[in-house]
Amino acid sequence: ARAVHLKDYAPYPYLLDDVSLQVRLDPKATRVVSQIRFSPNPDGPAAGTLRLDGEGLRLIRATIDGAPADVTVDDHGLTCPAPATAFDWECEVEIAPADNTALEGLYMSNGMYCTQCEAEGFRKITYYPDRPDVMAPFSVRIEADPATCPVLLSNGNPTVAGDGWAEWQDPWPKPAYLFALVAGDLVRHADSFRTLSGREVDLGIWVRPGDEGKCAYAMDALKRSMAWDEAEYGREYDLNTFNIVAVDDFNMGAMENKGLNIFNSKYVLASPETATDRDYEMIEGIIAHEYFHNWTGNRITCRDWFQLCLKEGLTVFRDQQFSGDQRSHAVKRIDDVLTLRARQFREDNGPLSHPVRPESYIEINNFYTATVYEKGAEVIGMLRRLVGEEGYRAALDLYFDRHDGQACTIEDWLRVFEDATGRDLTQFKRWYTQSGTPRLSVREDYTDNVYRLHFRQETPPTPGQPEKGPQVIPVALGLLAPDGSETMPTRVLEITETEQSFTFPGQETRPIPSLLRGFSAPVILTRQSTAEERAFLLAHDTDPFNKWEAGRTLAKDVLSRMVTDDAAPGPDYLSALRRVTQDDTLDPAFRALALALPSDDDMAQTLTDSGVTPDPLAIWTAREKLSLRIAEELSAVLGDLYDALERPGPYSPDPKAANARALRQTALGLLSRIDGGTRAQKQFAAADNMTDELGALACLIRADGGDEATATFYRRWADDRLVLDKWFALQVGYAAPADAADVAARLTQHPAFDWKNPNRFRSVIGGLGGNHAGFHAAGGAGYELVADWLIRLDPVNPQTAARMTTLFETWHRYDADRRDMMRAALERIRATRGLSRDSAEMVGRILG
Ligand code: DPP
Ligand code: ZN
Repeated sequence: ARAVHLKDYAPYPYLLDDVSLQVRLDPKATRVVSQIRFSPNPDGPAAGTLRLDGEGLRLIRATIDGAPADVTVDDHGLTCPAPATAFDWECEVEIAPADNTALEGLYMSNGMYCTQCEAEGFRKITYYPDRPDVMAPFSVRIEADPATCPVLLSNGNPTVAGDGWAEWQDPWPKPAYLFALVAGDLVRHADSFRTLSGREVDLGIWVRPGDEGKCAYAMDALKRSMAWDEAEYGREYDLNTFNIVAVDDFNMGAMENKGLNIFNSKYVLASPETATDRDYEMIEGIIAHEYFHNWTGNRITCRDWFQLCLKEGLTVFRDQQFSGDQRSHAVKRIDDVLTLRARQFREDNGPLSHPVRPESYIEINNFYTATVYEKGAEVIGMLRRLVGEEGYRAALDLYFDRHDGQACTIEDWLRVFEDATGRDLTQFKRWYTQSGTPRLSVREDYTDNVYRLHFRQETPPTPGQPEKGPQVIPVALGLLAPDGSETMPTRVLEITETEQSFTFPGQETRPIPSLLRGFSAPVILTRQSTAEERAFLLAHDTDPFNKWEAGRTLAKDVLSRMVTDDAAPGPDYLSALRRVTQDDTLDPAFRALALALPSDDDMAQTLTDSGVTPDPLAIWTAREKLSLRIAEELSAVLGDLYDALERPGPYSPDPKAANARALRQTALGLLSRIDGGTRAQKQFAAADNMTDELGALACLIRADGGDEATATFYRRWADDRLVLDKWFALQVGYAAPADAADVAARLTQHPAFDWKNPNRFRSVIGGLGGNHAGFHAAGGAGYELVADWLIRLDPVNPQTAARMTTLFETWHRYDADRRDMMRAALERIRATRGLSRDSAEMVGRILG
């Protein structure tokens, strides 16, 4: 397969004035008729040849201005001579949605028809210039058997409908990746929203009969998102109708199709009995994310797929702002940084490292990555910090004004900031073009009341990029006095050079710096520091992120020394932890985060960074020991908290109640290591909500496998797909290292292991990959099992299989035995006959 390069971009030779689709649905023989008005693109290359993308289509007929077109069909589309003036194209194809297991294009899920077109799925529905810079208004007519498909949905506004057919019109020109169609037996949870300018919008969440009682929270989140985008960005919704459909079989989280978002049901359906606090939070964030795409993605879209971060980085940044406003900014920031480090730093430290705006790809589906999304969002956060809140707002206003209706680039994006604020962003652009996580080290000195910070930045080589230039790094800094008071509130230092110093005169005593407040740049900061100083910051820092970070760094130091020197945890850490746990002025969710230890994977990377080859079992053992030690040391405090945080009355997903449960659950996790599981048993038996039930089950599984509770839970929830996903994932995730591969193998034999469902597959196989010590257990059974299943899934669903090859992306960290076994597993995947382009690209890049 050939790579596509950013530098080869050329506009399409034609404009599409109008697109009309007629879709006659049938599981094995759906007919799609497309009528497209083409006219020459004055800004494109010479017209005269029509090239349309198309895959897996049976061409029935094609005409130009009513006369048969002279088409040549190949594996990727068709070519035919066409007028250099305006013309009408009409074509009919046949497809078989029931055979579409890849879940890309038009497919079926539990008897319902649905689509997923981003990035390049529309070419599996009809012949079309399937590229984001080709935008057109669509009208769609759907026909289907009214007995099985009474509900027929597409983008835009409904126009006319009858028995077995419906028509939709989307007035806003859009690229084909935003096309959507749904047909099935669905029920609607209805509501409405009045926009800023007073228009009424009909809102609908469409689900399978029986699920209608699980839509209220998603609807509420949608209305809050709509109001927030008006208030914060001045963005109003622009159609009469906004629909969301929940689908059980879905490769991703959700999709922002214009006026018809399609969601993985996991991110829509919630009831107190079936969804955890974490699920509610994810639903809120993803509903917001997809809704926000209406402006950042749909009204202004991407010129080509290299610009993916233009819509994704910005929309993630927006959904993070929204969630912070709805909940707690401090806790949200810590969560986001945890995710960034767990996924993006991991990616950036290995063979899959790539820039936020990549320069080439073989399969674009492989670039929906943590780097494009999460680092893309961080880059926008830095921009906002550099130009200030007002500059950011001015730049965004200009962006929407200038580019509405266009397909844009990162250059366009940066230019609005330059024009709105007068700032030169030439060097800043490196954040988009250079891959790798910058290392920022800092030294300091203090003489004659003058305090100095000396920074040095360096970005290690990454695939295809042996050398990097210095980047613009905003470092938010505060200074504290030894008595714990803040002597300098936060200010932002702008580092632009490889080495750069900053001077702070007039310091009566040597200050303690609080560096990189709020995690103001996605870098790895190193600074020599003592445990006393970290404990000091954990106690006194006014910046909540850095307060947490101080505890985090302490925990990592303690764990590292336990792994490498078998050292016992020191008193600084334990007493600092006790103070935070007891501090009722702190948000319970913050305290829960402070008590949570770094993950095994995080520790493996931390050790690797300090030149130690990580031993997964040793890391796991140290973490278990430290957890036990914390439980023993804080048992009284935790026991009191556990009792005090019990809230009488019915469950509510509101943030305050959820934050209290987060701390209560953390306390339970520690206490059940010393109380023989009595609290967890009791909580499991009494739980009236999934947060408490699942939290208790996790403790029971970790303690001794929890066979009885696991069986009870299964009997209770055997009919609920989303809850069963949790049941599968928990058993694998909490299995002891030596058992994890066996547990996963056994669960793949379970009658409910529907491996073609991506959520279920990810629960078990992804769950094993997420159990660090289990996946990497000596002998390599974990590697073998994952490779077996990826080989099996690849021909059925290449996109999901390829995504999960990233479980192997860290092979370079480990000892020679493990490296050899992981490489052998990858080679075995690579050698599979007929391996998809998706997986072939991933495995090739991982192997290097
Ligand atoms: N564009 C989707 C999202 O990130 C993923 N395909 O919302
Ligand atoms: Zn998105």
